[in-house]
Amino acid sequence: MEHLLSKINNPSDLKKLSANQLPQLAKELRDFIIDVVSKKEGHLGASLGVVELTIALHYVFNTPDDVLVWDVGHQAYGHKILTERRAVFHTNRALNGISGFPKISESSYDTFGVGHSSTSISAALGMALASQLKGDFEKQHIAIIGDASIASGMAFEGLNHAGVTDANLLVILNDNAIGIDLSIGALKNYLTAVKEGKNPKQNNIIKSLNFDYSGPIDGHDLPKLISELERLKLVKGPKFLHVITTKGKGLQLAEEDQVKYHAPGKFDAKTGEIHLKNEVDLPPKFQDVFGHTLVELAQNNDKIIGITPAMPTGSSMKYMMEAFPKRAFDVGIAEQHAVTLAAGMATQGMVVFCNIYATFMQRAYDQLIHDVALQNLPVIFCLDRAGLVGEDGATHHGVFDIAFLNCIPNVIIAAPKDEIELRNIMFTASEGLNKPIAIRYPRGRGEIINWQLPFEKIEIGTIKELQKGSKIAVFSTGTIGNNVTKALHAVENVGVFSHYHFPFIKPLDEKAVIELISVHNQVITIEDGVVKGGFGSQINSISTTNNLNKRIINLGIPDEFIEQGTVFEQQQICKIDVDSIIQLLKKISDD
Ligand SMILES: Cc1ncc(C[n+]2csc(CCOP(=O)(O)OP(=O)(O)O)c2C)c(N)n1
Repeated sequence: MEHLLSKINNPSDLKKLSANQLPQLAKELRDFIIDVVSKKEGHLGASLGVVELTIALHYVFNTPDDVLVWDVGHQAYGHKILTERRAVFHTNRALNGISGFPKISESSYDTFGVGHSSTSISAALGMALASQLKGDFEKQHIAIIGDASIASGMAFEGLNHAGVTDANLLVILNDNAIGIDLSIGALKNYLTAVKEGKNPKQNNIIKSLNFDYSGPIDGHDLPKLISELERLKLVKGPKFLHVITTKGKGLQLAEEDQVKYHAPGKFDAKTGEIHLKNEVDLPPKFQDVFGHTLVELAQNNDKIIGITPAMPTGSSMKYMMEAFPKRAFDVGIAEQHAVTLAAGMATQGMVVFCNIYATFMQRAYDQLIHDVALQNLPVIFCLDRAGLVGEDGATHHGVFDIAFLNCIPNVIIAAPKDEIELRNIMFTASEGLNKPIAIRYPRGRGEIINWQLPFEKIEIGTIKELQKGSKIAVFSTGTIGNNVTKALHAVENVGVFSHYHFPFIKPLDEKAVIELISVHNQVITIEDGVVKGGFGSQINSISTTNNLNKRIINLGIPDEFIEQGTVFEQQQICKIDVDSIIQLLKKISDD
């Protein structure tokens, strides 16, 4: 049989196919995604689920003049492949390759940059209103959003606004009843009822928001999708199409274990079997140190609560959910709600561990300031995936948190260097600090195998001397300090260098910092966060305010967005990898 996908570079090639060739194309596209992702890794299940929808959208609409806005964007692999990126798809998520998410600078078909969820309706509505103002009534504006993402506050805000406009907006709900973990909430229950035909049409929540609602339809049925999209093209004003799909469609194991196959790592393209990594004798992932430690603490304190906004597996909050189902809450993709919910619980004396990836904490900034810090509520935030995160790239780095937390009164900022310190800071916080605390730790594994030691309290604001020298002091915070330790092992002149680890970025013991700066000739600060406004900048400010007049070099993330690659490559770009630190130490000790 003639291979179709290899002849399609863009949607105009796709439009040359007859409708009855499209199921074959869907199979080829699915096989292509499976083949590449099985070797190169990446998000799998979500893209497999929207293969037919992707083909139908590009077949019916006149992209890129008509705009498709994919929510989150991890499901847009098929879209990328059909829009001039098939040949480079093997570079997905790699350094200098294509991004794992739609990105305006990458292609005119990527109409809006995504990565964080629930933005598509607002963005597409903005485009639709702009078209109207420009007098363009032909252009179609389409947001494709999942059932987990549509339950987020921002998506509701977009729907609420769209419903009082006559904007030419089509919202497509890709309903597969799963986010990364199972979708939760009353809206999900409602959508399931609609799917099962249990909900009377006159009570339709979307219709009551003034949308022209249609569906639910089978999102794997190409003829149905195409005829419905053709019809909707002619309907004026805000429209909503409810599409039912299966995450992982076409790869049996991925359909059966949708959580694991969200991003399965390398696997056998034919059978779907995941290539098992040898994980025996490896140090734990930080997320698991968090998850298991929380359960241990909760066993001895029935006031302890866990909250996660839609990341029970990724954050390992699932252990708390299994052990104490009544005291652990997955609130869906709702970071703002998670933070204020935690604040509410804290007012009632609960000890709340609210686990949010550092990058997603950005969503809840006002809640953090207004609901938590201003009232000095002792919520314990655990910021997972802090620092550079690798292949997810610029949308997902947790590099802004130190800077955006530094300026908020009352908040303690902690950055443990290893698993044991993370445990002990969690323990210390659970004992009561009378203030909010944010504990940041990175993606991936630590370096200590025997980490489950008895808890020890750690003094807030303490500074740890790891090495004492006479001339140059390195101040590090968090796990990036391990790069410093390795670099210091590799340089000679051992007596020259001091190394101080700051488990706390805030509060800083100013007296101690002044003393340390004063007894050295030079200071290097290093953090895996942005230099501007970060840890180093606080050290600079102490130095200048006190006229210490010492040279300080600040290492960290420069004032630019760091694109996808491995964490190691990203550290090299920022010059915070072990070798770059060695080069710097050698250079300044020779000066
Ligand atoms: C603000 C924000 N919080 C959390 C995430 C992490 N996240 C990525 S995908 C996803 C689930 C999305 O599920 P859904 O909207 O149903 O889309 P589908 O995967 O089914 O396409 C989550 C929680 C995110 N990208 N953005």
